Amino acid sequence: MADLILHHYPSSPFSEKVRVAFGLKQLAWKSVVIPNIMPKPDLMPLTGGYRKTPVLQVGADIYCDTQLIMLEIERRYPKPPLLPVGQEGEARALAMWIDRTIFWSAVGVVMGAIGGQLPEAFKKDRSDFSGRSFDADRLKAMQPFAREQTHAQLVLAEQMLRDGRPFLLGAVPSLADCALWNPVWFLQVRMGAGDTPSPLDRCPKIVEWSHRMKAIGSGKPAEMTGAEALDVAKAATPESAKIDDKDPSGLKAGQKITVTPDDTGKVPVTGTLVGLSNERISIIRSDERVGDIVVHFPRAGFLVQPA
Ligand SMILES: N[C@@H](CCC(=O)N[C@@H](CS)C(=O)NCC(=O)O)C(=O)O
Repeated sequence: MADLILHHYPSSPFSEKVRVAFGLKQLAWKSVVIPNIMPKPDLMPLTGGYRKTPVLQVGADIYCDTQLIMLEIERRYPKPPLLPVGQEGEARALAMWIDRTIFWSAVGVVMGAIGGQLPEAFKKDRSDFSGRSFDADRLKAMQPFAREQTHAQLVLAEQMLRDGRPFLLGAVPSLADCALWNPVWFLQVRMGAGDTPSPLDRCPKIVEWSHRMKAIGSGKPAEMTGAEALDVAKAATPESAKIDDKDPSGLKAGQKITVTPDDTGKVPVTGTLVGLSNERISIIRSDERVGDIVVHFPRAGFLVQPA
């Protein structure tokens, strides 16, 4: 089977969500470390403009957004499952809530604490990325509010663990745990054991759970360079994708479209529609460095428009 190649950087919390899934499934994978700000010259030929972290590559197929990356890992390596039988919807809904709500509150907490120490290039990049000026003084002033908001959300997960279950959906870890690990890990590694209060201070069950999550590890990574990953893509042929003709969007195979995230890093990717389901939308594009490449996105959270 073709290698799983993760384009990521060590301090990226959304990447940690995927790395812990590799740990759960004890998978071997290739690790390509990308810059944490633009430009990302070895990533753009693969994604066609999508700039967020992480990105999963398998040959000439590129999977954007952890929502889809996790489903793709599950499809290729179903055991042990990230989506427990009968609880697939619960696991995905919890992950969506955590990714879209808790994560951003936790960013407010961390950036309020360390924003002033970050390089100007990072602040400028994140202003472009989010469409809002990165103002370290404002973030610092708002930090107590962000902390309360994060706690008010985390407490719901804390409540789930109060009956003594080891993981959010029961006896074994699932996608929901990988998703919660993202902001919890971020708070733990970036806030450290310093003097600044953390929203986790009042969540003892989550802290206990975090020790179990940490023990899962990250599977078996092996380093790969960006150039090697581009060579892999060039030598491979994209897998065939399927179009659901009854999709209510009315989108048709062969149509030229753009796909754009609806929240941050809103860079449109242009290509020809080759795959469509409830879950994903796939476009083929050609790049002079890598040849034909198929880029896959989740449906939720992405805007699709005629090119
Ligand atoms: N919805 C995306 C969010 C990914 C995201 O926001 N990642 C952060 C890093 S953890 C990012 O892309 N930051 C800007 C960058 O790395 O250039 C996903 O689930 O993958």
